[in-house]
Amino acid sequence: MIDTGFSELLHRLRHARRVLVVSDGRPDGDSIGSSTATIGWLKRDYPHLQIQAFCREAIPPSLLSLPHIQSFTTDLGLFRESWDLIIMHDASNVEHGGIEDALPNTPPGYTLVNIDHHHSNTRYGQINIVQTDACATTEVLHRCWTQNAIHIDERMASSLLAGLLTDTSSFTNSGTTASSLAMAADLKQRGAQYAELQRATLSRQSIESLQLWGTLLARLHKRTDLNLAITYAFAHEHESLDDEEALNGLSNMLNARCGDVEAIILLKETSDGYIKGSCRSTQRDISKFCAIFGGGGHKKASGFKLKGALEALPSGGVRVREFSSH
Ligand SMILES: [Mn+2]
Repeated sequence: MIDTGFSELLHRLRHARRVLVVSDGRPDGDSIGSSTATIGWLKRDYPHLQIQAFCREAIPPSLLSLPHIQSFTTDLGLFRESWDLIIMHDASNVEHGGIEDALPNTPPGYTLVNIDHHHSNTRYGQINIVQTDACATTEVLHRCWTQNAIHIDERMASSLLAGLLTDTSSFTNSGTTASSLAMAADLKQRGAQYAELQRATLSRQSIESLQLWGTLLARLHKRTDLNLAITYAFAHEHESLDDEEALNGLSNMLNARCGDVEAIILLKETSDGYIKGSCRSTQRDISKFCAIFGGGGHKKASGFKLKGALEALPSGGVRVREFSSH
């Protein structure tokens, strides 16, 4: 099926001069990979365009080898400039993009484009290219480009593969579909750097990250009543690490390997007074559980955020103080 949103985007691109590419505010292989793939496409096929890229957070070191990564800035001043198109990637709403305060400053006349695959996407764009059956935003782009006979070159293929590897946890989680494996084969054939990306984006961990994993693994315990396993990190333990992705990697590893339970939860305290829950399951719809706490996401990978602090219990468990929904 041809995505009518993508046809509309092609139409608008013909008349555009200035394009701002925006990645989800929490940069990962999919949000950044989809953005860099788009940048590569626009630079090649629309050489007249002025292109800038924005991400609210600094790009993690593991993604710095992606093509066009040097186009990114964290400068919110970009939103005071005039744009013809602002193209969001992998953000289920404007807040996830971290631009809710900046976007109202942008001079009117721009078209907001929303390219995503989250079930919780609010269709906030004037153009929405949202395909919730895609395992990654890069799969949405791959479909749009192949259906419209847009050539995917070697560099675009590597960016697309980065998104696929991240969101399927290297083809180990339940997001791994026949179409994602077929897409991976197609990208490899087009020259995507599979082994290099795998090493750079997922496998390599610093000693400090692995030590934190060890601490959290020792805390892992089972909640029989909820049929899940839970572990936690205090703010001082993970915020001193220069590796935002370390705990995500642990969540994904536990989800792939933890037997006996249907789901896993990693609670992460932040020094500004919140607890972030990262939930994964290979077997049940964990987004319903997260919705109880005002959160959401994918059926098999969801999260929530509460105001509060963590308290370790003598029993080996953990509880949340100042428990109220955010
Ligand atoms: Mn994604």
